[in-house]
Amino acid sequence: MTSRPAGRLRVIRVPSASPTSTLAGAVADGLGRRDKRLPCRFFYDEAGSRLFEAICKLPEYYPTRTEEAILRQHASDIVAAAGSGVALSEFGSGSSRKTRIIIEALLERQERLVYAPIDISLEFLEKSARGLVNRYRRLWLTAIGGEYNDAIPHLPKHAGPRLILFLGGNIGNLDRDEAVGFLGRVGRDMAPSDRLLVGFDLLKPVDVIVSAYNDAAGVTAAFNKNLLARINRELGGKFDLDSFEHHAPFVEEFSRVEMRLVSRRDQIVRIAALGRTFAFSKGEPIHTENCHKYSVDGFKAVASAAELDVRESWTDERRSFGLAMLARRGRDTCRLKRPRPTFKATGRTNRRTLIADG
Ligand code: AVJ
Repeated sequence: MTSRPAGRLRVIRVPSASPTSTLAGAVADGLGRRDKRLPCRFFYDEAGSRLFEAICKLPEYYPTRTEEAILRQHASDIVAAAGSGVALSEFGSGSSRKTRIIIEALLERQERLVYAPIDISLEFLEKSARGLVNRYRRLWLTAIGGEYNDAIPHLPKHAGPRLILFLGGNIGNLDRDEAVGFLGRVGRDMAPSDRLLVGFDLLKPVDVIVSAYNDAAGVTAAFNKNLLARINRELGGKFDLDSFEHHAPFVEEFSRVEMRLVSRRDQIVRIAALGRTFAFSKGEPIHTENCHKYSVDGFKAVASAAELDVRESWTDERRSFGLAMLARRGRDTCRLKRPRPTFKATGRTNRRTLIADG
């Protein structure tokens, strides 16, 4: 009774209509501006995905292991809250390492599971997906390579409830309006019984946040600079990586870490595939990523603006990271039934309210 893994794995790529969806388009647009910027989704080629995996293991980088601990502690509650006969999808699945906790909890409750991981890095996605089908014989996979927004209409339909994951604090890459827009679009694709589990990094003392993005080993710096290395590799760029410096300050005003690459000198860089040069003055930044940190109320407000209800939420003992189970706001549940404040801390004794209703 061997089931060929290939029989349980489908890989699709969803095309993007936007001209800035290609690296060349995004670089031409982003470096051509007065305030230079590059979209963070281009971090994740194969080298970048590997560097990100290394970031997740850094002592300073707390979000991954904190979220993983919360998932482990509450896996059975989390999957129970999603209903029975569930199909799983995930935006920004990466290695799907944390997802295994959810997959295993679901496979304890149901005979088979259909999982649709969505990731921008198709090569990395395929590799992780292959690993998963080999590991779990009752798992069927549709791996979707593409951008979040393009992938929404391709989320597999399902007769029963769907559990959609958006973990890792990936929502932090979106500013408030983008987060409301994205969650709203996912919500409008959801049936009333579908659930969206979102992980978000919580505000905490600035030094803790700043260390997580300025690690001593320099892995985050290498991850940031991989953008330039990638432009060199793929577009014949002539960036000298030593002429740029990794900066990742916490910007209070926006409650976010801003990742930047700052030019160490006046320089002109040619990018062959674009047939163009770009001038950088000493101290000039390229803005490469935003990583928003949420307050509990701030997250709740974003969910609410996206017309989603927080059904349950979980955090760790130090309230470092939050997980919220969202449902499409139902007309019937709106005023009549007020859900109990549902918050469980991963502590032994304390049950705290992360998101109190009211
Ligand atoms: C993948 C967006 C959650 O913001 O913490 C890590 C990316 N950037 N270190 C984050 C990241 C620099 C990460 N997310």
